[in-house]
Amino acid sequence: RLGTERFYSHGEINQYIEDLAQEQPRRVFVKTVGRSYERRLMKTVTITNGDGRRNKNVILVDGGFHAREWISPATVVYLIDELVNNLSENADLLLDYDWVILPVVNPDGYEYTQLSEDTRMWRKTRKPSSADCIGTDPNRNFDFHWNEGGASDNPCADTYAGSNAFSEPEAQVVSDLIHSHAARGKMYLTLHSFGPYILYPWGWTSDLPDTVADLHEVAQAGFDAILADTGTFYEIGSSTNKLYVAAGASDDYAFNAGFPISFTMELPPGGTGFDPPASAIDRMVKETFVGIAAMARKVVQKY
Ligand code: 0X9
Ligand code: ZN
Repeated sequence: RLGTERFYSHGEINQYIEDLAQEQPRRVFVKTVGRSYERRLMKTVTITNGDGRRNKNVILVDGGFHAREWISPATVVYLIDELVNNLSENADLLLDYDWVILPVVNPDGYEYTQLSEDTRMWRKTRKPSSADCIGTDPNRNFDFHWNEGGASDNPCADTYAGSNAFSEPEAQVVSDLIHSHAARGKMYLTLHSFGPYILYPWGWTSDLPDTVADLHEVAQAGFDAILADTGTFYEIGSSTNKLYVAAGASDDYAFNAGFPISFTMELPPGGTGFDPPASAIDRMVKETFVGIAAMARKVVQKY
């Protein structure tokens, strides 16, 4: 296990999943699915129960969209740890499902925030987007109602939508993952901070999907489990109604592509908001895992 005493670099996280695949070659598979603008390798880890059965349903999880939200990759690492190393407790979550996990969607930004105090609050990617400004908001860069609201045309803004949909290689990688798993994909979960919120579509309109009752039921399972475990009170609802309009995000994209359940989980705040101290990692990731497991359990029962 990587441990929860500190935050890890993108390279350490990649090495960790490679090590897991080496140790458990029948259960854990690592695949390079693309490269970031600065050419960092983007790798997914697929976790199975090792029974060799193909074409199971899929739960797709990602973290690290926004560079400064370090608790997100930390939570993904703990999730991977639990699924791989605690199979007895989580056997039901892997019986008919495989988990496909991309720990850090925006590795260039993530590494940039680890350079210094001055860069700690960076949000976007790191590709130059104009003569004097760098970066696009990867969570405004998806080709579904792209740039229709809650996104900026200004390359210097923190919510810059990009020159066009999928201008960022990192967003294209997530899109490819979504499409390659859409046929069997039952839940898409993208981890952000800070909330705490469990958000479901839509985030581009205040209208609710026809299947809002299903979305709410699964979110409620996560809410109930976390409240019972630690007393943390999440808010549940549609992105637009609970938070704000923000079009071109990955959750709406995955839902539209066929995932019946799609959530943005905004993890609780810490420090000044986006920067909980390392001493908070352990309790935060364990709490979040309880919620994710409860939502997955509900999905496994429903679909
Ligand atoms: O604005 C975002 O991208 C997310 N919040 S954050 O503070 N982590 O940046 C919320 C995205 C919610 N989903 C949609 N609006 N579709
Ligand atoms: Zn975010």
